Amino acid sequence: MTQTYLNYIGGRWVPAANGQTTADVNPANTGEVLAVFPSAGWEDAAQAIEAAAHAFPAWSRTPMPKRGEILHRAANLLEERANEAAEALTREEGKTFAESKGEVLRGASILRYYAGETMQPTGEIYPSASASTLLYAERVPVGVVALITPWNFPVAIPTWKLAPALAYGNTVVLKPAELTPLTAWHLVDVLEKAGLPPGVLNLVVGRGSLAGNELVENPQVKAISFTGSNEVGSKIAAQATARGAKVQLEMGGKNPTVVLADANLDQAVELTIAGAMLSTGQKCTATSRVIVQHDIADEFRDRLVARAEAIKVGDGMQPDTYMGPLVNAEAEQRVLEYVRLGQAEGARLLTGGVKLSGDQYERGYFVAPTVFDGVTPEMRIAQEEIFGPVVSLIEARDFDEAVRFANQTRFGLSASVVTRDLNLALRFVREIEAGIVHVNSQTAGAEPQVPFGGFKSSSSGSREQGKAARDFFTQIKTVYFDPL
Ligand code: UN1
Repeated sequence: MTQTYLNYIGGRWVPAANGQTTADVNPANTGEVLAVFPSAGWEDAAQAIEAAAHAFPAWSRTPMPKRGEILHRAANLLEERANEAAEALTREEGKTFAESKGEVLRGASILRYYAGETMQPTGEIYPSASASTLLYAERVPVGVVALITPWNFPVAIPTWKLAPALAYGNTVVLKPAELTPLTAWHLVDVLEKAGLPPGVLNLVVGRGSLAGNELVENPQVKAISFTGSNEVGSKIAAQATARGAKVQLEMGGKNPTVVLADANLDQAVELTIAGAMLSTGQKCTATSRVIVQHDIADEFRDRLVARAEAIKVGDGMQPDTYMGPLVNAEAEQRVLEYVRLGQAEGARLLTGGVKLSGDQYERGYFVAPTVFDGVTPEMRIAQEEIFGPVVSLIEARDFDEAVRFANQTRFGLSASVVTRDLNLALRFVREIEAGIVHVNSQTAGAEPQVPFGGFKSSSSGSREQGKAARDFFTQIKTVYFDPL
């Protein structure tokens, strides 16, 4: 029997008001329905907002370290069920079990990081022009916050939004992607079991156009943090700013790895493959362009193609799988469409570009690791986010041209350079337009204690994770305190 899960509103597990449900399907085997979830409408979102507003006064007055203890317990509980949660993640999203397990453990360390932040100072005392005045600026919570999160990191991204939101005293409505509700359920379940009071965190599983829209429009929601596409992000920003809500957006990427002539080629190939193909290329930080210095381009290309062809594609639960399926039929369509487009634009398809066939691929969204070369920076495959296992090789004469090509996009999330030349590495760090820069490592990856976010159209400019998250999830109250 397929298990039915519910929304979590005001501390109670409840079905959608309209009674509608949605099936949680395995993208490696579409015959497998993992679970049934509510398909919430605006009424459910409105109730969740009401519950969060009701819980806010008491939660915001709960001592910060007490809030931290709950996050800490939740981290332990999540770690205890890491295998179970990772299996749910793999079966509903498709990434390999090893990646899923890593992500669940990352979720636990994010919770612990923000548990620790609850012991940190919450403001600053300033000298005053007046002898009697105690003058200070204090960080206070914003109120009810809405978190709208994607399916590609269904543990890490909700966690890195909700952990700081809760630590700093906000109450939360989480609307995870409809494709990955079971992972979100695990997260909410551990927080409930860790002792979070009713209404402090609410879970609404539903479509963006209904439940999501209510979260953006409802005047009780004071801040919205969103990770997803640029298309949805800009709509949210327009609606939210029009009514004076705070908004934080993390969106697309077209992340380059620049391989310079002196690079260790095996290392360069390995980190390109990891950056481009892990999670089936479905990361906003994935490597989608490789800009290779002319002198080594042929050698690099041959090794990259050989390595791409050796990738084991399959069900993420199989221990030897390196790359799982795409998340759904729409993603598969989009990737294959970009392959056609690349060929029509005159790029050379070196390997992949096809849907895989054969028994084990029959019921899933499997596309072969794909490499193009002869790509020029203005081609659409070099400009638009494909969000799949497709990497484009672009040749550059020298360092300056490579950086110019790397910057020639509207995105600016992450970038990496492979070289042993310290001067060029340093120049790359200075000249690249990206919020995250890697020297001799892949473009993806994010540690919880440092700011995460992009330049240009990749983000709204604010930063997530680390101490930077405090800027979004608090507001400043400046106090002139004069004893009489
Ligand atoms: C990572 O690279 O580990 O949606 C995190 C995304 C990013 C998160 C990337 N916001 O892919």
